[in-house]
Amino acid sequence: MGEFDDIAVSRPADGVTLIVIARPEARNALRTRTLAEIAAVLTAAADDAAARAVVITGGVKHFAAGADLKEMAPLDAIGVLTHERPRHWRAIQSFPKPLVAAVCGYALGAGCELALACDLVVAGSNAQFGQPEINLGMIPGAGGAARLARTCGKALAMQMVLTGAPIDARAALAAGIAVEVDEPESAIARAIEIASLIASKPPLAVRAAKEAVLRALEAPLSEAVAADRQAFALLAASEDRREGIAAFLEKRTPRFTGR
Ligand code: DAK
Repeated sequence: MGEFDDIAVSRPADGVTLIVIARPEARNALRTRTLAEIAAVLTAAADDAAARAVVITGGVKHFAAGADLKEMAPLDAIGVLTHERPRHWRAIQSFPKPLVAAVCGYALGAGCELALACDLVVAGSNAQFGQPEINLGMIPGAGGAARLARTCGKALAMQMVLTGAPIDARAALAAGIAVEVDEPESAIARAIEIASLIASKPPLAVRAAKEAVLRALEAPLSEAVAADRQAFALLAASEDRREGIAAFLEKRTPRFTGR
């Protein structure tokens, strides 16, 4: 699946793309190249009908220890403002298919923001989620404060961005950041299992379902509900809806085509 320096990409299950961040010597710090490679895989997967869900992980020891501080250090305000990183973040944040994170070890700074940008997070019991930018005279630069506030509310978001102290996997589960906690050795397999289940669902409905949940975080409730209704009606035109209902009534397994 192409040649990459900072990530490994594979297809561990039907319809599932697996991205493994592989810079252990830098605790998987997200240098620009790493982000660019992740964005490139997601951009390609968005247009690939065979890619139905993506899992991203850093392996069992570290998810990602933030932006690469060696790379960030020399940047001045104009350098930050004109940097290519926000473009790669946009590709990640606007990926239209389900993105599942398996987070083991440190997910700090941009690493935590990457996990928060995913649709589902399976945490290894050794996971640590944190926004330590405050210790460096910064604030989260890729939406971490906003996403934390919306995901787990003001109190915990304030604690995390003001103190920089990380929370563990159990706290992340309680806060709604993680959907479940597993042993580190099984977290990635579990994320693949969830992605695989999603990949077996009708793709148009999956896409609409993801949009519906994300819309709820952005739009006023009445607008979000109205837009859901439109999407619901639109799906009535899909072959997969007909197939799904027919298969249920005929007591057989549906064969979804993505149409
Ligand atoms: N960057 C570069 N190198 C890192 C790194 C990082 N974030 N984190 C670790 N490393 C490197 C260390 O420098 C060390 O390299 P060598 O000295 O061996 O060459 C190696 O990884 C091992 O690190 P440690 O010896 O520290 O390993 P430990 O296991 O003891 O500790 C740790 C692991 C993750 C707790 C610790 O390394 C750590 O605290 N790392 C820094 C965490 C951090 O502060 N991260 C936040 C970075 S700020 C932007 C959007 C977003 C951002 C920026 C811009 N735009 C849209 C423009 C985001 C900013 C951030 O994420």
